[in-house]
Amino acid sequence: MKIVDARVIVTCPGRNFVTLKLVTDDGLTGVGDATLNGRELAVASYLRDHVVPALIGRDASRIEDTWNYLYKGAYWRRGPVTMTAIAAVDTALWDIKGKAAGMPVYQLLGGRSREGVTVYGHANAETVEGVLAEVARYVDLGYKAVRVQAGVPGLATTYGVSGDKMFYEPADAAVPTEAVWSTERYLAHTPGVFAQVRDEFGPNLRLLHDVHHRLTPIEAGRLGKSLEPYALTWMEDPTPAELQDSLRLIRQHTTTPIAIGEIFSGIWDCQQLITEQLIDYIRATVVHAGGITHLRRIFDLAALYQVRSGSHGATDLSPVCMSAALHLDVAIPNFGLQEYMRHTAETDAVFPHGYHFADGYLHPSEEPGLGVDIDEDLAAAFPYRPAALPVNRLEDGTLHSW
Ligand code: CS2
Ligand code: MG
Repeated sequence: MKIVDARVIVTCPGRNFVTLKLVTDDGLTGVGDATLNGRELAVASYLRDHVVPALIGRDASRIEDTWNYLYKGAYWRRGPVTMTAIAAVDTALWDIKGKAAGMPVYQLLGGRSREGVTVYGHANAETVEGVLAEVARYVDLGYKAVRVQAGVPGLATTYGVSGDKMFYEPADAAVPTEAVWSTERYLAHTPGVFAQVRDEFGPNLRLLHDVHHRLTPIEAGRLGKSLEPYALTWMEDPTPAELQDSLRLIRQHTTTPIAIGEIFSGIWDCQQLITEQLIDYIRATVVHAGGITHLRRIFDLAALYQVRSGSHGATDLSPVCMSAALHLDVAIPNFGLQEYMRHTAETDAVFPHGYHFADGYLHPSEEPGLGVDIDEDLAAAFPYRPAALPVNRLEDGTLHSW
């Protein structure tokens, strides 16, 4: 089964997506998400100029060999662009493998370990009153877990709070927009938000919060301790994790569970976090952490240390990535939660897929392969649009994590 064609499709149905489509000599096709928010064209070029020429003629059934061919063969290993490109090839090959076997990919990963994939949605608003209304809306939609993000008094904008309540797209301008951030205001305000949410919704609704890399370890320890009375399922990205030792400091001060990993591109970014049990959920994804093959390795390592999955699932991860994620989510023994930010109708039209939401769960497609495709004619109607993620500056102008 030889690869005879490989197309890199860039489209922008409301936001930019990069998709790799492989075609074999017996007519099977496979798709892989290659979207890296704000750096899409870097991955598109990596694939078109450096990967696709080496793929034509290769045996599509050799997933593991192709993964190592692209990882070791690049010489320059790791990093988000390289690992997103490898992820796209890997995901497309698993799609083809499932179609060739006549089975949904989760069957090739060991079959079901659960009936459905528990997901969480994003309740966000400027005011606490608005947040309470949004949490109620997600509960009414059937969600069993809800992420809560609130505006901070005195700050014009903050991560995770948007005017559009269902479709949050932070990459809002060709050149990064600049927001003002105040850690002091945030730390003073956030515990009160969760006190009111927990008071309104009781002890059983699973609540999460995304700190989005903006605190130092000791500030994160303070936040985690202040949130303990509200029993969060997780505090996400509490501090930048390039220095994995940082998480020891947070662990010394709080029992609030920690989730990290959406910006990780491989097992080496989280090996210490997992083996020292410095985190409780690993948020690495199919699209950014080397595809199904590598993400399965990360989850298997995590299972040895009682760390569960909690994969990223924002709108900048396409329905191709979500489809692939669900096949892993439903099969692995240490599944935790799956993020599920819904895509717009335009995006869903470009990426017809078989997964569906019901009663707080996402259910993967039962079709052979991943159960997703890209409508290339429709995709062509949405040309690429330059879009960059914002940056934060402190009130004194110092550049800060967004
Ligand atoms: C966020 C993302 O969903 C999340 O947990 O961290 O919205 C993130 O900001 C975007 O994916 C960045 O492109
Ligand atoms: Mg996040």
